[in-house]
Amino acid sequence: MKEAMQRLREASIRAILESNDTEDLESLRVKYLGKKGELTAILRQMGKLSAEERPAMGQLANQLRSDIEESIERRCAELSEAMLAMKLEREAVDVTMPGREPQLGHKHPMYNVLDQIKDIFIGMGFEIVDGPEVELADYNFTKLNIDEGHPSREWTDTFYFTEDSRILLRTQTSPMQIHAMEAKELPIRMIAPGRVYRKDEVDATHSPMFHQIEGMVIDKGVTMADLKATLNLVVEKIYGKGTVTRFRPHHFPFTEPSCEMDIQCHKCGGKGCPTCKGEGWIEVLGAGMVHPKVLAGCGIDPDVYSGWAFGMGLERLAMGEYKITDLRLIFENDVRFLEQF
Ligand code: 2NL
Repeated sequence: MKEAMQRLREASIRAILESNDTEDLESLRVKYLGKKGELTAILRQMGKLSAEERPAMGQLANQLRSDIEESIERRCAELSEAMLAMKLEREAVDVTMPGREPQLGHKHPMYNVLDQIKDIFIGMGFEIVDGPEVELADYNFTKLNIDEGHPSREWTDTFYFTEDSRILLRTQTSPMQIHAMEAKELPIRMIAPGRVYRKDEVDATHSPMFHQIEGMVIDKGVTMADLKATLNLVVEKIYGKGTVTRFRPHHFPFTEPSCEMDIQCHKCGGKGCPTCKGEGWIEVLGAGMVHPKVLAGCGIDPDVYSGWAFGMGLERLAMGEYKITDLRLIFENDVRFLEQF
């Protein structure tokens, strides 16, 4: 019996030391110490021993049980430690490795120009107003004194949503000023930048979607002198101090009188060159005094209040500023183009 226990001791200790995971260890525990295990089988033989032999054998058996248990515990601790070390090794993150550089985009050239203009007007106390691109014909045309027969109302020129020509994609940002005059308290100093839509075929100078910025001031005693002084200041901020301007008479249905503003070509100083197409002047925007009918239509008494307004296309400004020769480049979003700004 003593020999059997010695064999069990050697075999079990070896098996425990050779085991490679905690599940193996658990089956070894069952194999050696379980109810149907090898030690139990040996202990069953105790009955055959004499009363004198029994206590010593019992003590040996208990010692063997606790030794096997202890080896299992120790191996189990070793294995979990090794597994933890392996896991740590495998999942380690080397924080000193160079990271993957994120691909950053950047501001579109159109928005450089827009933000520059916004800053100029914010500096003069103007409010920036945003609004819907889907509009009522009332706000896009009628309230702007654009009569029923006007060519810009044609289905060939404007995107309509409804057969009755009542709902459309705005063709200019002016509806925003109408909304402002109807809703805001006076005085008003605002600019409305945004997308506008016209049924134009795409080419180097046309796109069915483009950007405009319009501005308006309504107060008591506002005159054409305020219009000229303010726009001269804006143009000096965009094109540099001392930029020469001229105001030519023009016609818009929503302003009276109306004008267009040119700047003297900054390239040739007015002599005529490719930049100004030999003209010496570059057209920048349209403007005028808000038509009394437009004011009255928005519930503003034209005998008490007056105002000036302007509108300009942003693409043309960006193309001039960045020497872009084809409008399509602005909307294609080819990174090789955009990266240049
Ligand atoms: C241009 C000319 C202009 C306005 C827009 C305006 C708006 C209201 C009342 C009066 Cl609600 N005027 N806007 C005035 C004059 C010219 O735009 O060439 N735009 C690209």
